[in-house]
Amino acid sequence: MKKYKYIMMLLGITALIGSCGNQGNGNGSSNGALSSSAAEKAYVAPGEHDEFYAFMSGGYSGNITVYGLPSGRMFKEIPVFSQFPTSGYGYSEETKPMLNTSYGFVPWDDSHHPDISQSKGELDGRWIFINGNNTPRIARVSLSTFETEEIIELPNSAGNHSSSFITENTEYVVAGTRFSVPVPQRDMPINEYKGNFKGALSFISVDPENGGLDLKFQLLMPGFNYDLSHPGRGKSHGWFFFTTYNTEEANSLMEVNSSQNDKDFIAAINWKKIEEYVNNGGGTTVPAEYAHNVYDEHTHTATSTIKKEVLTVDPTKVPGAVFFLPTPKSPHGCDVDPSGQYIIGNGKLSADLTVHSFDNMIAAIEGKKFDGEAYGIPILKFEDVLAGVVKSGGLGPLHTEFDGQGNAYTTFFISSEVVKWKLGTWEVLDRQPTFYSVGHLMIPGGNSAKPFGKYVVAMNKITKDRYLPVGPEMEHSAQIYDISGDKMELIYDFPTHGEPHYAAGIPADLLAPKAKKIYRLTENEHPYAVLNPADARVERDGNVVHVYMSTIRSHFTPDNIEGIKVGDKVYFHITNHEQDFDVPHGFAMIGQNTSELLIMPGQTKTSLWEPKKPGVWPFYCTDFCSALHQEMQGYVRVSPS
Ligand code: CUK
Ligand code: CUA
Repeated sequence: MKKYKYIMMLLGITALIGSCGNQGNGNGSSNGALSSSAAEKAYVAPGEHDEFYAFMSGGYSGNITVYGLPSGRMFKEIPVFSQFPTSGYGYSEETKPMLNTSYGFVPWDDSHHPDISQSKGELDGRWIFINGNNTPRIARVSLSTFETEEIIELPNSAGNHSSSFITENTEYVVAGTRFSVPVPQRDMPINEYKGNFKGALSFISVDPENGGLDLKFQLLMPGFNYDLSHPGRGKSHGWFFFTTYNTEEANSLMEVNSSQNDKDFIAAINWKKIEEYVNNGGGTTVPAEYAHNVYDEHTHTATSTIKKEVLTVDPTKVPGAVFFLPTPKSPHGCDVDPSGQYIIGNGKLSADLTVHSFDNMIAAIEGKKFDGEAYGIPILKFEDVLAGVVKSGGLGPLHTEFDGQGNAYTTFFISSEVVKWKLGTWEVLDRQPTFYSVGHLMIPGGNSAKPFGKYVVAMNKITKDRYLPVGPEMEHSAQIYDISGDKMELIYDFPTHGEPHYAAGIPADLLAPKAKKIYRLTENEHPYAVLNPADARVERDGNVVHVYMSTIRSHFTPDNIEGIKVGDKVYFHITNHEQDFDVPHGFAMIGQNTSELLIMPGQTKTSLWEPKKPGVWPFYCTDFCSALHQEMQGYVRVSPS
């Protein structure tokens, strides 16, 4: 019961901070108002480009938003797990299969953690991965086209939260499971959870050539909650670390139940060992349904396949592959420093940060210094693996990033601040308030072997008074701090979209030159493409009508279509013949219950229209594309069936 009171106290403190604003800050103002010299650091003049890209997860918007740093300007929203009427993603016939799952069409998710592909532990800027939390999925987005190219569903997972973090050469994108569930899923009493539910950790291999995803194996762990994870790097490459909570295996997580244990675990997983075991024929293939959806840049079309089985691994069958590191107070974030030596577990009900040492962990494993086991998995002694404790003076630590200069930065949700501290000495060097109640933070490359420690972005959960009020619901707020000096300096804040949890940043130099500008019409392999306007036509097959349409400033061909009947299924396949950067055309049909299409130069996109009423119905281009944009229109004549 004491524990329960403690939690209520923490919640009380949250409320206090939320309602009263923040304690003072280094800028001599109670609300973080800036001096003009600080503001200049975030200023990017018109026509100038930002130094960094920041890819922010969209949380319950299901997508990724792209911002510039330090300006905080938003460049794009990349649709991933959610239908997006702006471009027709998830509405066009070509992209609908991207949102297929074993549950059918699921046009939404909750995306938390983007991670950029790496080579030798450094950002290589080829792809960005992100998790779908709710209907467990992992997506791969191209950082050349900025389009979602692949989505793989994860069977046996539930609440795909500790994802999508990648190993140092992008060998795997790894996904956890917040909920343990019956594996395989079956009808059983919920209160028989303990000992019967499992946590499936997924290792999805990434094809080094084209990024292709393959669910290589799932490790079936004890029925805890697997919250966050990070790969080892450098000396700890080959390992993966997951925070856990609810090691009590309570089926109801009222705090009294799930926080009885003073310490939960960080699970240390030697994935190289398990990979070897699997490559030698180890593991058990079990039935499991999951979708694998792939978008092809040349056909501009996605296909969805339902897979039927998955390889599972029982950790007790691979000796020396999995260990538990006791970690206090329901740890949330699980972060590994750039050298791979320190593993930081932030007990979210604590003030102190626990730092484990990889070397100590290996020594304890080699010395077989175990402190019992859980379901056959050895538990190491806390004192044996501990490297140090950061006496932060804050409350509610969540996540840590690194600047590559030997410093770490940790967010504190309850005390609403970012604390800078030194790796190795564990001393606190600086602290700055956030507005308000920060979740994750991001330094470009800050979870790689080579961070670019110039800025840190704090992503806050509560916005309150930061912007003009827009009713009860405010967008979340992010804050940029310059961290190039000894002290962090707040230089800008800006609203974000959805609920960014984590973000991934990368220097513009690494990405901008590779960004694709145009799809070549000559490379268009869409089966319904019209490569020559002379081939534009209407074809009927029973009650299915295919309109092969081409478009270029400022007309559609054909633009007068007759012979359509109520009850027909009319597919408009529209090929954009422009070959200039950034000249899309749109297509919208009256009464269409999907969305408009946005067709980029060289692309073909398809919209299905099912006419309901006889008449002569207009369509038009939705994107202001030329002085004669308002002339881009046409009619479809619909006769009774
Ligand atoms: S979680 Cu959101 S603040 Cu999903 Cu990474 Cu910690
Ligand atoms: Cu094409 Cu407006």
